[in-house]
Amino acid sequence: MSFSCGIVGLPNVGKSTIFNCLTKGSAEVSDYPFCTINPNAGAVRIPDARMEKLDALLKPEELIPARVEFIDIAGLVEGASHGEGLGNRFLAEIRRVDTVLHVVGCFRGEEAGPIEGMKVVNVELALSDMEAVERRLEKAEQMIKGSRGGSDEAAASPREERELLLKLKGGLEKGIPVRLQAQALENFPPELRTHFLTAKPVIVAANVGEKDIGRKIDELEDYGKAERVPVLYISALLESELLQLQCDEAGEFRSEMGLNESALDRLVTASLETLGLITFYTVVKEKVSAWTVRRGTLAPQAAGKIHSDMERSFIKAEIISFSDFEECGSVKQAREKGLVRIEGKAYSVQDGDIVYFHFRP
Ligand SMILES: Nc1nc2c(ncn2[C@@H]2O[C@H](COP(=O)(O)OP(=O)(O)OP(=O)(O)O)[C@@H](O)[C@H]2O)c(=O)[nH]1
Ligand SMILES: [Mg+2]
Repeated sequence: MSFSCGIVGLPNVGKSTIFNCLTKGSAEVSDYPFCTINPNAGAVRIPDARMEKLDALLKPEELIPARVEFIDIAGLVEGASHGEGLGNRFLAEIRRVDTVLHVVGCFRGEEAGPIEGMKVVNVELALSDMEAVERRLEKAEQMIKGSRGGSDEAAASPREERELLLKLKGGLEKGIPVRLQAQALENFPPELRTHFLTAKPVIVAANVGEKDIGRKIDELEDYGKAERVPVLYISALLESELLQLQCDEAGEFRSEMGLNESALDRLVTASLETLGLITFYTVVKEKVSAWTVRRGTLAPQAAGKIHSDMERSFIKAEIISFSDFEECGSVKQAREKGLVRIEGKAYSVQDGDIVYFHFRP
């Protein structure tokens, strides 16, 4: 799986409806709160225009796109961090996802301001993180005490952790999510990004009424700027209706509405961007595959995404940029034109690269 996305928000805002649009799924949708109790999960292929071009050019026997998993989580209410509603279960589900889609209901026209609703959710996530910070602080304190009399070096790490945790706690108390603090902190350990709920990249999805498609909501735009998160406008009901139509009919309808991309397309683009992921491709025998890695990943680690042995015994990579490949139409042509580069261990894989790894068998 390339990445997972947890759908969160207050009860009854249309999370399951959006989940169904994204996964063409059939999660239960209903007008009473807490309709969803157990999370719904569904994996879908990442829409990728380059993959379609590779398919048309190479006509491979097998095409293996990158995939994203969506998890539709129970609605959250005030007090969730202390077990209200489906509190703790809900929070555990969020801990395991890579990115959060925060759904705000704007389609009834009677909702309290969208920001108020988002704050309820954000406060619960922050409270849960504060408890997690406290627990880690206790551990760090114990380690510092335990190493008393030992070398200073051994104590350096828990001391550093304590300092970092105290900063995070102070920030959370002021309402600053770990995500924004981590951006400002140098050497923020990557494992803490997955540990804290407010450390995860967020995308806001405003679930708007059909009539409001194409209209932005000022409050949400301001929120997006302040929190540095993308804001997408989705009409879950309209998207569900479009799913019922034939492909070309839906396409026509979309362009009439000025909705050139589906909710899935828009969400995937925003997620890849916020997660800093790029896509590279492999063409091996009759199989074309897409892989996602963090921007800046070096060739051996990219090979490791395919198989850990390939990372260990990496020798070199042959690279063709996507635009060169598109022009040539085949690996053979690209080779003849001298457009295949040989790169070593220090090469950082670029978005769209077509890569052939050499490794010791
Ligand atoms: N008019 C309109 N109704 C919608 C839209 N999205 C969802 N609904 C309705 O709102 C109700 C709640 O939708 P759900 O998708 O079940 O909401 P949820 O957030 O998953 O709710 P819980 O699981 O209970 O937290 C359902 O009756 C939906 O049909 C929309 O875009 N427009
Ligand atoms: Mg639901």
